[in-house]
Amino acid sequence: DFVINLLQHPVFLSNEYTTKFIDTTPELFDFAHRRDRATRLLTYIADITVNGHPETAGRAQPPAEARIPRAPALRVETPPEGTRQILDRDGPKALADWMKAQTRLLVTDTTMRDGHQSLLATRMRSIDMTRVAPAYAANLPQLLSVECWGGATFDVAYRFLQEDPWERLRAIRAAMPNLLTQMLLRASNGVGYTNYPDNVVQSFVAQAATSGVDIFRVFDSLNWTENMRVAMDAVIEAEKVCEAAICYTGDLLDPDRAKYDLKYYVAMAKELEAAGAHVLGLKDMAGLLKAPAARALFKALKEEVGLPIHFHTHDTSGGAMATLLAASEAGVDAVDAAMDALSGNTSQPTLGTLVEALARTERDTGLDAGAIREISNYWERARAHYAAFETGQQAPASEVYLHEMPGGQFTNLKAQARSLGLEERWHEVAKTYADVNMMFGDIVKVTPSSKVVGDMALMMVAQGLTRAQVEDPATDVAFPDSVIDMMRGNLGQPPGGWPEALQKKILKGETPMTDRPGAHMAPVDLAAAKAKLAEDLGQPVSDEDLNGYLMYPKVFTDYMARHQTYGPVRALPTRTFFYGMEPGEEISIEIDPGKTLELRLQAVGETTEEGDARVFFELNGQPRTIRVADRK
Ligand code: BTN
Ligand code: 3PY
Ligand code: ZN
Repeated sequence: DFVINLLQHPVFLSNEYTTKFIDTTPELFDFAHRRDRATRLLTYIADITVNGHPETAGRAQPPAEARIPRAPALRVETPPEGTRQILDRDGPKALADWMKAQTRLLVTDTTMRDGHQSLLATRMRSIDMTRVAPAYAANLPQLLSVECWGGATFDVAYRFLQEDPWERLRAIRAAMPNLLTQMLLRASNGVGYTNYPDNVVQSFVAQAATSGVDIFRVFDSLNWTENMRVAMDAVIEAEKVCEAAICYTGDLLDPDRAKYDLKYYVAMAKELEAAGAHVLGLKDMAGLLKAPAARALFKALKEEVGLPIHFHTHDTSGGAMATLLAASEAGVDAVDAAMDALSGNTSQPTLGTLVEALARTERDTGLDAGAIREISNYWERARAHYAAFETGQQAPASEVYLHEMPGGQFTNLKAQARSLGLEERWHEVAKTYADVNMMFGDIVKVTPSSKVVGDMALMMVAQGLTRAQVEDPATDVAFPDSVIDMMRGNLGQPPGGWPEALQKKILKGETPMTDRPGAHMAPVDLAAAKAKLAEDLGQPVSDEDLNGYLMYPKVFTDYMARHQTYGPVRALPTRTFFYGMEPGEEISIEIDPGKTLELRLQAVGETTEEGDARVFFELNGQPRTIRVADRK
């Protein structure tokens, strides 16, 4: 019963169930409005020191000796010109032509987006990225791009890291003036889990372009081109690079999975080309494309489409390097890889290894293997501070070809299974996930469709339901809301449509929609929404804030409330953010460029009868005492 109640609880269904925030005690914020930033930060540090951080409680800790990582030395004073200058000077079409004209294999570094999204639950903080960004610009100017934004990083920044994702984007952009920045955009689902009104998607894209995104990788979670056009057109309008991506699923060489055959991919590629894409993305989010299939697929795509092709995969199976090399031989123009220390398993294949493999061949990437090693060493030290978010995944596994879970979902679903007491039954969850996919008609599984399949699979395992029972019209099944929503047509249409009998059972006679969900949504009055938000918050709001709010209203306003209380916690060292300080410890906090607080924790006092702990600091040489509620 408990499990079933939890599964039907709206918080669980909205995927926010891991959130165990101070949201439950909003009165905590009321007292703090007018305090200065230093006091707010001391309040945060005092609170975390006394009470711990809710996200790291009970999790593995970083080694005591782990230090703040130092970025590698810059090999040149001014970053040499790179791909960014081609785009800025000559526009996206010229950049695409340039990509096609290169003999070398072009490389995108995904460490700052998919790398940590797939290995560390997306918890990498901006400070750890911006510190190393100048080394990318100076030492790896041959990179095609750096994927550093979008996907799950957007809401996780507000929700768990107490950071403004737009500020991260601007900081990275400024630190890498010669490299293209890249984001992952879920087309009409924006950076969320559901369809947004067209003008919200348009506004978001325009803002992202203004704040610093150069390449937009746009995909639809059901590969429905129709639902990609609004986002694609907005990117084209902004004169940024529109990389429209096909999601790869199934097994190209398996005649039993003929729905996703060569003809299917070529046809979709042509649709995207006709829709105005500058670059064709092939997004293998689960890492299912095997080397022989890659050879056939990229050969056909290169023959049939005129666009440069950019390949993204995950190394969940351990086979991704073979696939990259096959893709390279078949003439793919660009590929994604992650810095060694954040590569492998559910993340991207290993950047340094790729570079070494192609060195002194026709497709030599031109990247400096030594510079990669130095930057990877930085990431290795940075990663040590995120021990709490390691998933414990020990080895690659061919089981991915059974379940087909995206790299970004795999560890997440595993954690959900654990929280439902199903950890020991993980392989059953994996098998059920595969059954659900077939029951839904063999669909593309990627955010948000992958979440729907995961919800259904967990529900079936928890309740002991088989596929036959779910499909049997005589067996009563309480479907998760996300499943009902998808069958209504709210995520769009899969190739061949939804299985009719099951859809009928789920919708209980309701008529599903078969056209674009966005066509049914009224535009948001952006000016009015902005005015209302400013009034609710009691302060002016920027267009970035407005666009964050439109994606995630509650996540955004909760973030703003905590910001009132705790100030710019993004400036804290990662260990301090997650664990507070030890008595005697000293840290520096750069709250503005050039404005640094020197802070020492002197001692933590006894907790008073009223339940307050007093925490004694020295701030820039002056004693400061902060009282916080001891909630332990
Ligand atoms: C608490 O009240 O639970 C602890 C106070 C500190 C909470 C901080 S605010 C930023 C970060 N995100 C969270 O959800 N909790 C911490
Ligand atoms: C995302 O949408 O966040 C993804 O990484 C999909 O692969
Ligand atoms: Zn990915």
